[in-house]
This record gives sequence, structure tokens and C-alpha cells, in this order.
Amino acid sequence: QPVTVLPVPFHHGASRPGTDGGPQAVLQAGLLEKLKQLKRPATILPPLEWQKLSKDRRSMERMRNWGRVQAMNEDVAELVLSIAKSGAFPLTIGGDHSISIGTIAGLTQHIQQLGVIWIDAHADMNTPKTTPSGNLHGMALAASLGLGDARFTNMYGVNPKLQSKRVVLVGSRELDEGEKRNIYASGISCFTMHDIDRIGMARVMERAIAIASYGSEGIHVSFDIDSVDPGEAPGTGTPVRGGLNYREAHLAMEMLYDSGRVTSADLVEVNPSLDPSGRTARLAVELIGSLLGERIL
Ligand code: DIR
Ligand code: MN
Ligand code: MN
Ligand code: MN
Repeated sequence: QPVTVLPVPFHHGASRPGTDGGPQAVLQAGLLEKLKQLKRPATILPPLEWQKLSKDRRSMERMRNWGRVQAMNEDVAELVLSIAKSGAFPLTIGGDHSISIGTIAGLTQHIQQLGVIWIDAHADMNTPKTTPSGNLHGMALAASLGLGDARFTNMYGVNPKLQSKRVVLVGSRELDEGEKRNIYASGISCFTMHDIDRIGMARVMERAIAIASYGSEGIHVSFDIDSVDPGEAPGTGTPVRGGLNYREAHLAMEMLYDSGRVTSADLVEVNPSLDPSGRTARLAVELIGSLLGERIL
């Protein structure tokens, strides 16, 4: 199956700039070469630029830059939808995690009962009521489940986009108080670092894949690079220690490929301005390789 890469250089869903350089860094680290090596026909779309905005979408403290995030997500959704309709695998490179509101909105126009595996140090389950930061990248999964402001829960007039019984968090280790309540109330599944320590990544992924694929036409993998330990992935805006080690991250991606259920993916929160070494972007390319079928032997 061909892959179509959508680069989304965007940072207005997060506190600090830098993730707008993410797509270029990942491309420079050899994404196209990796896809060629895997014999995947690949198309790289031009980096998405958000539309110039009229002045009536003023920022708000509990939803910072909501106008820019909304405008960007409208374009992301349309492009991802057209990629999916073309029969290619949509691979979206961020950008901060707020862009996943758009990818999921577009995908759910095409794929019935989409399952989602959200691999992240965080849950991104805040709403404007619970957010401590006002940053929309911390609200992206909640919005896709119908929690929060209608500007983000109601794209295409469909709300909610996802059913909680097919949504799984993996790698969680820094949850805000309100988020914990939202996780319980929503009924999504959550495998924290504690669960990975206890039962191992292999069993966690077996369960996550089973949950996300039950009754679903496809699984979307939303991979926040901050899920990986900052020792391996320092180039990200909100690093949290105690993350996935190098092999755990690859194993997760390899098992997702082996499931044969994954129909799209996002790779987000790479911030090259925080990583002069470039290893975070190189890791991102390697992990995409594992997700798309690369094997050691
Ligand atoms: C925090 C950080 N929970 C917030 N979220 C991040 O701002 O809502 N998500 N960094 O990836
Ligand atoms: Mn800027
Ligand atoms: Mn995230
Ligand atoms: Mn995160």
C-alpha cells in the first residue's frame, strides 16, 4: 500500500514554538529514504500552511490560539480524508499534538468505528474546564471523544468521533487531576508506565490492539514522541522521565504492523530546536520504519 506523508509544521497548540520545525527535521533525517528501503511507494505533500485568519478569532486563556488550531485542523481533516479515500496510508508528521483533532475528524469520515491507540507520556484528555495550561495539544483526545468545546468536538457535525471502547492510551505517566477524572468518566482504556513495567510491553500491546480493533474498520496510531524516554528523545517540549525505552518503542510499532489493522498514523511533538544532536528526528524515522514493516532479520 502506498504511503502519503502530510507534513504539518505547527506549534500553536503548545506552549513553546519549535514543533513547526518537526516535519522538516524528520524529512531531513531520512524519512523518504526509509520508505524507499521498505519498497513503499511514497508521496510527500507540500507542508501545510494554515490560512490567514480574520481578526474575530481572538485567543482565549483556556483555549490558547483556538482560531489558528481550528483553521489548521479544518485543512488537516480535509487532506487526511482525501489521502484515505485515495487508498494510500495517511502518515501525518507534526507539529504539536493538536493536529490529531483534524486527522481523526478526517479519518472518521471514511473509516467506520475507528479505533485509536494514543502512545504518549500524557493523556491529552483535558477540556477547557480542566486544562492547567490552556494548550490545545493537551485536549486533542478529549475533543475526539466529544469532551470540551464544540469548535473542536463537532467538526463535520459528528460528535463524538470515537467510541471510548475502542480508544487506548499507552505510556501515560503525567496526568493532570482533571484528566484523571475525564479518563475514568469516559471509559477509555489506559496502560500506564506502571502497567508496562508490570506485564511488559508485549502484553500491553496485545491488549491494546485487541481493544482498538474490536468491531473497527481500522486503527489509527497517534504517536507522541514524548512517550519515549527523554534519554532517547530529548527534542520535545514536555519531556517526562521514566518513559519507553528504545526497544519498547520499537516493539510497540512492530506489533502494530504485525496486527495488520493499522490504517493511518500521526508522529507528533518532535521539536528540533530542543535537540541539536538530531537524534529525536532520527528516532522518529526509525519508529515509522518499524510501524511500516521494517524488521531486523
Ligand atoms: C498537559 C501537558 N497535560 C497540558 N500535555 C502535553 O497542558 O494539558 N501533552 N504535553 O502531550
Ligand atoms: Mn509562530
Ligand atoms: Mn500528546
Ligand atoms: Mn505528550
